[in-house]
Amino acid sequence: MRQATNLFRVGSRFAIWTNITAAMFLAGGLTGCNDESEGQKGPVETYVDSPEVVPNTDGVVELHYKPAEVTVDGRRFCLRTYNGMLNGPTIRIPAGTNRKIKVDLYNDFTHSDYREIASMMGHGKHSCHDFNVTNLHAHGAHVQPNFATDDPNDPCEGAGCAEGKRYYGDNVLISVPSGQSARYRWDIDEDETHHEGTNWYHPHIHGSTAIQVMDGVAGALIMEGPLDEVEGIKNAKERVMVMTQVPIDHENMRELAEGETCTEDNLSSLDFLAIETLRATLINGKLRPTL
Ligand SMILES: [Cu+2]
Repeated sequence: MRQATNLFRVGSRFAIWTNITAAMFLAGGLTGCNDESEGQKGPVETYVDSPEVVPNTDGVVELHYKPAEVTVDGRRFCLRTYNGMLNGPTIRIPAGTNRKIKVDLYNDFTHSDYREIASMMGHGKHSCHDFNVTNLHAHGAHVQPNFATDDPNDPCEGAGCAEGKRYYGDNVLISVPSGQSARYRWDIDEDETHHEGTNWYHPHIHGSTAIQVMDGVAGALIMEGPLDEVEGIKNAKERVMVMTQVPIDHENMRELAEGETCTEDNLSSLDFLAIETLRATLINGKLRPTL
């Protein structure tokens, strides 16, 4: 699946644009400017940096794919998220060599979701894909697309391991259904020291990527390296901006009612094709934020 990531230099960093249209519609290509948003000018919210993941005591990044209430423009929505936030947290990889990045992905949903959706472009009303099944892709990382290198010195133990006590690599063909988990290890320096860069991570599950990324299930994956030490970059103020397009104004995007709590059974996005129109662009989950 081809996906588009537009990078914008901001200070010493770049911003990431998760173009979900390109992520979902191979034939559709990029839509470019969004006319519906014309006229919506002026600041609304205050800029915030996305929080960074702090690895657990085993040095493992934990990502929980789960429903969570988020507030955008003062309105409450129930979205699919990573770790309960819009967008997902930033994974930062310090400079180094022979780096092995471990990520445990937990699918905290409890059941499948083959929901009736509002439109399928004439293809019926039910999705044949489970919107709650997920997986993980390290976009931009030069890593193995199958399993991590078989490493007898580091056998994968416990739930979520691949066959033969191996960790998963960057295998977009695996499925992590509701209630299950997967242990990933990205050996990013396996060929040579990985170049620095601003990348992103997101689900890459056939048929369900779009609705998940549409909800903001994506985050920045920052790899540091010698470039960060270049004079002029080193001391620059860094802003990591993840731009997501969550269709908060779409008629099939239901806000939470007063007093209503968010569960996997009352998610806000009723129609994944809402990605085609009325896509507000959020920066780190905020609508037209000011710095
Ligand atoms: Cu990607």
